[in-house]
Amino acid sequence: MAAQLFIVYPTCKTYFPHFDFCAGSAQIRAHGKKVMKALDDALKNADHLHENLAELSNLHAYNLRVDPVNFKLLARCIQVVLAIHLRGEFNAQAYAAWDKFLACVADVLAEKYR
Ligand code: HNI
Repeated sequence: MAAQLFIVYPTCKTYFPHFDFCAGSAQIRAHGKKVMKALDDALKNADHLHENLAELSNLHAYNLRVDPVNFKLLARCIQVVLAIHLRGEFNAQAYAAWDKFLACVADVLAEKYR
């Protein structure tokens, strides 16, 4: 899904000048794993998203300075990849649930910018 982000929205590559962007890049796969693990941890404790994502929120706002619009772009790519892999299982309810969850994550990751 990280690879999808860089293909569909190549400007996102600017945040990763040190990454190898060749097809099947081990670096991108490893990074995608990190992001999905963070989402999995956040989901397991969804009532405490702010506490859970506080460190990542600081990192993205103060250190990495990622424009928050990119969180929405990544969310879109995650949904596409889920739909490709889960096919019929990724039904309207699953889509709505993921959409809501990823919007909440994006809000929390962007809250330090205010
Ligand atoms: Ni993000 C690092 C989680 C969206 C740019 N990011 C991380 C790490 C996690 C993570 C976890 C690893 C932190 C560590 O090693 O301590 N990122 C997330 C999550 C989302 C997200 C959960 C949204 C769902 N990140 C984005 C977006 C961008 C982004 C949209 C830019 C387009 N992230 C980065 C960059 C790094 C990063 C840059 C540092 C990468 C590195 O290894 O140098």
